Amino acid sequence: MINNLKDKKEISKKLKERAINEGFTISGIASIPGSSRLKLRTNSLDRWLSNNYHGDMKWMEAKRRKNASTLLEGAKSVLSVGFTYISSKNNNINTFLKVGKFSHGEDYHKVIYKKLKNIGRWINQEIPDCKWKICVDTSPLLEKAWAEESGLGWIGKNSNLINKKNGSWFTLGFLILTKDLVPDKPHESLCGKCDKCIEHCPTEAIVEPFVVQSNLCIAYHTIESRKKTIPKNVEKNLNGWVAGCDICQDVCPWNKSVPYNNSFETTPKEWIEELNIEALSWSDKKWQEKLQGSTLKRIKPWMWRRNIKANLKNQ
Ligand code: B12
Repeated sequence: MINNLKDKKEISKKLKERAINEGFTISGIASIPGSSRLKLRTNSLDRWLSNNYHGDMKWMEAKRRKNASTLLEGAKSVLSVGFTYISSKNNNINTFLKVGKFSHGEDYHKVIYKKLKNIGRWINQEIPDCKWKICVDTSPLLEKAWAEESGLGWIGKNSNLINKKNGSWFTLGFLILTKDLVPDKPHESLCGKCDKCIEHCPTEAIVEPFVVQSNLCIAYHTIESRKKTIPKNVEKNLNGWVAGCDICQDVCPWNKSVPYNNSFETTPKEWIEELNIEALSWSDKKWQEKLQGSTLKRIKPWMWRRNIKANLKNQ
């Protein structure tokens, strides 16, 4: 029994170290089904959906999002990882048309997937019968709640996951495992009395601390919404944002001085650094070429034109 616990501790530690060696900034473990905190977060999801804060993102209603064990038969643990996307080169970007920093480099879905796959293969050398499944963004998993549960940080008032040392400039990835591991402890919230993100959001999309109403959020209208136009109250506040929005993170004190990740994966693509209104004349084919290997593929060429034009209206 003691030996078992010792083994469990050792493999849990090695797994988290393996994740850092693979290029992740932070790693942690949670046990499925999670603590009472996870129940609270799942209830928040229900409230969010019943208020229609998901707008047209109907896929957010998938019941499986409330139960991580439906993602892999026999799932017992979750390895959560954070991949820092901010690089020192982000600061050189000085264009009128602004793109969310999470998407300046290589498509984070692919970057994280590849690294997690290497970790999964490594696990099978250690524990041959351990099954695993990778989740990055698109799986019905309440990612920030699981990252919080794994001790990666706390859910901030801007609703992003924040880590004390690394701020919130990281995307999340998960490896669901059939092996019982030693869970980490959730981090206390350190937002305190700070309301900067709420005060600076130009469209007042953070309707209460921790809660974002998507149809008021610039990121939603520029990335997710397939509507032909952007509503006036959002359009007049775009201020150059054409793909996502970083305002609620730019003003966050925890993001002031965080370590950069200057790997090739985070190097901003040249066309993003130089994006300007000439892009309005790009053909669909040219957009498809530019968007190769980028998470910004989600924004179709007609949406880029919609977003750029919407910015020009308020010039
Ligand atoms: C839908 C979605 C969006 C939507 C809705 C945003 C939202 N806040 O839900 C839109 C399109 C607007 C969006 C925008 C962005 N997104 Co997004 N998005 C998602 C997605 C697919 C689901 C998020 C979700 O579950 N929303 C549902 C609601 C209920 O969840 P929530 O807001 O997180 O609510 C939680 C809190 O309110 C909390 N809560 C409630 N009450 C209380 C009370 C207390 C005291 C506390 C502590 C917490 C708390 O519990 C809730 C449940 O977990 C995730 C990937 C995934 N599969 O999870 C990525 C994800 C959240 N997005 C991500 C990113 C990078 C962004 C952007 C920064 C991109 C950009 N630059 O434009 C913006 C940020 C905007 C913002 N402030 O949220 C990252 C966030 C990484 C991080 N460090 O947190 C994720 C995790 C993707 C990834 N794999 O990395 N996104």
